[in-house]
Amino acid sequence: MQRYQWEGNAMIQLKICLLGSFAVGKTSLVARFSRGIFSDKYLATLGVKIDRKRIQVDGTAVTLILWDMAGEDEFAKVQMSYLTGAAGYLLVFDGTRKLTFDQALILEERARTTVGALPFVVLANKADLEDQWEVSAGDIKALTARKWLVQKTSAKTGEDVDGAFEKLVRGILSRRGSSAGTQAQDSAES
Ligand SMILES: Nc1nc2c(ncn2[C@@H]2O[C@H](COP(=O)(O)OP(=O)(O)OP(=O)(O)O)[C@@H](O)[C@H]2O)c(=O)[nH]1
Ligand SMILES: [Mg+2]
Repeated sequence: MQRYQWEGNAMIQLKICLLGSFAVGKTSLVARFSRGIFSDKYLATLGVKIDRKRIQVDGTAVTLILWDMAGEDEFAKVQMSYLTGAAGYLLVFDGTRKLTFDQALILEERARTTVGALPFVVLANKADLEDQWEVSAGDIKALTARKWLVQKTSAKTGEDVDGAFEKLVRGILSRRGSSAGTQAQDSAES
């Protein structure tokens, strides 16, 4: 079948950004997803760090260019200009800090006004610490009521991390329609 011709030579390249407050686990999610590792140490990301990961989603080879952006804190705002050219993004909050949930709502709005409506999936991260969560089931329901896709994840245990990235890619590809596999690359493979 045609789709297998792409193996080892992914034709579809998607820029995916990770957006969220500081220390919610963006870098840890990328490390888990792309390298299968986790560290308890916290090293704040400065600016942006770009990783690349090739995956198969429903038989389609896709190269993801992962833009792990610095989180927002009281000193630094998230640089929305990094979203330029993105196919979609993961909006991450830390279930143990309600403030990061509230900030996720603000970031989504800012993203939409900066680059328009992009496909995104909300990641409710640190699911392994659920007994310490400040974010309630009702809070999450309020997101799904908006028809937002929400996925609980744990970068620490790996729970649903691959599934969350795949959910976003599926959303992006389905939005592009059945011709997605034959479309031009989003950007040249370097
Ligand atoms: N228990 C637990 N800890 C996590 C999880 N994900 C990340 N952490 C920890 O949370 C801290 C922050 O993780 P990072 O991945 O650096 O967070 P970040 O969102 O990239 O932070 P910035 O780069 O500052 O925006 C680190 O100490 C991680 O080990 C998780 O799913 N469970
Ligand atoms: Mg980081």
